Amino acid sequence: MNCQLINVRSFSADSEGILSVFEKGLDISFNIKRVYYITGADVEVHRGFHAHKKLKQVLFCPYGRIVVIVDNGEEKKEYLLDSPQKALVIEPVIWREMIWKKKESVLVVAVSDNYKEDDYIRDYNVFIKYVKQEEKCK
Ligand code: T46
Repeated sequence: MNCQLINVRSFSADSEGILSVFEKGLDISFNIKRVYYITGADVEVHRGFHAHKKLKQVLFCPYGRIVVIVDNGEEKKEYLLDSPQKALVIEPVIWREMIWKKKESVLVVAVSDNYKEDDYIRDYNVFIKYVKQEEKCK
């Protein structure tokens, strides 16, 4: 599975808080071109239901609890983002679903490219065909 949960490097000074950082070359392999975040989703809201053809992403939840289910067309895995020190790297061609588990949870996503709707695969059957096609080309 081309997904990896990383421990985000953090610096703390007692009650002054925790500074967390990830950086190209040290923690992730790609340049970040765009950042977006989702706030105000109700508990048990499900979002996602798509894959990206080329986009690389790091997902993290600085506040709250969000489950991310990833699927490479052959197996599924579930990750819990419940700490600012956890980040999930998702490589291309992974179907994902995010489920909000706590009120006011925030999902932040840092990604490798600008927004391109034609990079999305939003139909699961098309995704499975795309995975099979990619395997043939290997
Ligand atoms: C992803 C997961 C984790 C834009 O116009 N520009 C943007 O940069 C983005 C990210 C979205 N949009 C528009 C497209 C839709 O009309 O915002 C609307 C909601 O996007 P979407 O339904 O794709 O949202 P999610 O939560 O299902 O998916 C988002 C990202 O789109 C996606 O890249 O991997 O978060």
